[in-house]
Parts: sequence; structure tokens; C-alpha cells
Amino acid sequence: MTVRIGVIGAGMIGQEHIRRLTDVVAGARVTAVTDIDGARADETAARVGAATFPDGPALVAADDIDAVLVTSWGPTHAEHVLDAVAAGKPVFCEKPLATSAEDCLRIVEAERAHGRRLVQVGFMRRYDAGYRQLKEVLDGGSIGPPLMVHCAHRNPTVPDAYHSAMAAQDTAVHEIDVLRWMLADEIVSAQVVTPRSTSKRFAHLKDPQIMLFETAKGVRIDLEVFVNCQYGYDIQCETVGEDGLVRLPDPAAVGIRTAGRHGTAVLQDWKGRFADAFDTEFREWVASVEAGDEPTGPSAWDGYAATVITDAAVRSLESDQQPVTVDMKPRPALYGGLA
Ligand code: NAD
Ligand code: ISE
Repeated sequence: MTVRIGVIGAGMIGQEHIRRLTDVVAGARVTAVTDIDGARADETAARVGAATFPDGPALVAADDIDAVLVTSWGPTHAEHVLDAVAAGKPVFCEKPLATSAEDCLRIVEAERAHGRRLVQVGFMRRYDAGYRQLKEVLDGGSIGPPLMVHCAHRNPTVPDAYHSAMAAQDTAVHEIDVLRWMLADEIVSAQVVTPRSTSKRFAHLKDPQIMLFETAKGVRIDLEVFVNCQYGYDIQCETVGEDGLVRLPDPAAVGIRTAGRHGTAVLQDWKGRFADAFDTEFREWVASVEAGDEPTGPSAWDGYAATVITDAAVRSLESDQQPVTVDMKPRPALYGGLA
């Protein structure tokens, strides 16, 4: 069976995923596209031989769409995901699941009422080979119980619309998800402190930021988010345990020796850094839809948890930079235990 996918939002990542579903992932076809920019929807649909729909609700309701991909702006995610759940269709939603904890909980409740999982959230780092190796080492126990995690998330630059709260909501949210999964532990408090800001961007943007998280088991996480670091896209993660440490590998790159120097190029964006992770993420999601199984990737609950934790980080940043307790509801049985 070929899974017929309808895409809501044909912007930057929508185009990436449409290309991936068309050229890379077997067993899937993009058969419908909608975008509030009608010309963009028409041009994209024509390119892949899909139909154009006037809006999200019409696309979700169409009988010949098996599954839905939501890649529109964050504030619109909740309505499209809720429509898909109401129609009983599997839905892959790019992060964030929704922009408020209340909307995330509405999705969780709708899915619980449906009785099985339909929603997967686009936290692609769980599919990155390096993070998967990190988790294997932690689960294998060779470095002992984890005590501390040191991370950095650096972007060379960000668009003008990026504001200080987005360091947590848009950027650190990836570490928040992948560390909950990797450690199989819940984040219970968040604090954001700000060093001197870079002079390379607007004075109102607090960049870099240092985020400090604590887990239920007492693991301490420090995360540097620096989104105008200039030199490249750089993701670092080192976990220190009782008996050793494990570090995320840098992406493979040739070493170049020239003009008295030795070095490797640094990637410039998340598209290149996580290209393989995105491919694996969609292969596994399409396979689950094709088999009629529940998705195994990040759930609506994980989307809710990430939003509640980023809310706590933003409250810390915007108040007195003190630790803020994460106020999370009890986890429903539908979502099992922490992975
Ligand atoms: P974008 O602005 O480039 O594209 C969004 C598109 O959605 C636009 O074409 C817009 O016209 C359309 N749109 C908005 N609301 C719509 C609606 N209700 N119905 C139909 N079309 C609608 O944005 P983007 O950079 O592609 O980001 C989209 C989402 O993907 C965001 O939630 C973002 O956080 C997420 N994202 C994830 C990653 C990742 O690493 N996983 C990377 C980038 C973006
Ligand atoms: C962007 O939206 C992403 O999701 C990228 O993965 C992240 O690195 C970047 O900081 C965000 O702006």
C-alpha cells in the first residue's frame, strides 16, 4: 500500500519534507497540499502531482488522504491536529505540537478519547544516529548512572523575527525532548540565566542564554543556547556518569590540511546536520502508518511535556532568572512510561 499524505503548510520545512516523502522515503506519496498562500500550494502540488485543497479542514476530511503532515506555523498546529484526530487519521506535526500547554492537553484528551495514539511530533533528534548511540550507552550501563549533562545548541544566525523567548520555545525545545528520552527521566525545574549578550544582533535579544534543568532523579543539565554564534550550526552533548562519560560525535567530515592549518568544515544549518535523522524519522513514521500501527515516535504527551518545560524556562527568563518548578499533569496510561 502507498500511504497517501496531505500536507498543511508548504513553507521551508514543508518543502523539505515533501521532497523527502517524494524522493527518499519508500511507501509514501504526497497527494494533497494546502497553504494559506494559494500560489505556493498550487506550485508545490503541481511539482509533485498532488491536488490543492482550499484549507486544512477540507484536506483532512478528504476520503483519499490516509495521513496528515502539519508543517504550518506553530499557532495553527493545534486546530489541524485536532481535526485529524477527530477524523481518526494519523498525523505527523512539526514541533511545537501547540503553542500553549492548554492546547497540547486538548490534543492529549482527544487522543485518549479516540483510544489509541494517532499523533507524532517532529522531534527528529531521537532519530539521529549519534543520539541513538548515546542512549544505547546509557541504557547499557557502562558509564553508570548519569549525573550531569553538558549541552550546546548554536546557530550561526536566526531570522529578524526571532525573540528572546524563542531560545527556549523554538531552539532548546529539541534538547528538552531528546534529553527526556535519552535519560528516561523527567525534567522538574528550569532556570535561564543570561551572560553578556553578543553585540552582533539587536540589543533587545538576549543571546546567548544558559539554561539549567534538573530531572526527577537529580541529574543536572546545562545548555548553552547561542543563536548568533556566527561560525556555524553546532550541537554538543556530553553526559557524565558515575563511571565515565559519553559524548555526541561531531558529523563525519574530511580533514583538510592546507596553508599550515588542519581542520574540518562546520555545518551551517539544521537541515544538513539532521538530514539523516529526518529521513529515518519519516521512514519509521510511514512504516507505522502503512502497518496500521500506533506511531512509536515522540507522542502528543511528549509535545505537551516539552511545551510545559519551555514555559517554565521562559517564566524564569522573563522574571528574576530563578529556578521555576515544572507544573506537569500526571502522565496518562496511553503514553506508557518514559522511554
Ligand atoms: P514557514 O513560514 O517557512 O512555512 C510555514 C508555511 O505554512 C507557510 O507557507 C505559510 O503560508 C503556511 N501556513 C501557515 N498557517 C497555515 C494554515 N493554517 N494552513 C495552511 N498553511 C499555513 O515556516 P517553517 O520554517 O517551515 O516552520 C514551520 C514549522 O516547522 C514551525 O512550527 C517550526 O517550528 C517547525 N520547524 C521545525 C524544524 C525542526 O528542526 N524540526 C526546523 C524548522 C522549522
Ligand atoms: C529551528 O526552528 C529548529 O527547529 C532548528 O532545529 C533549531 O536548531 C533552530 O534553532 C530553530 O530556530
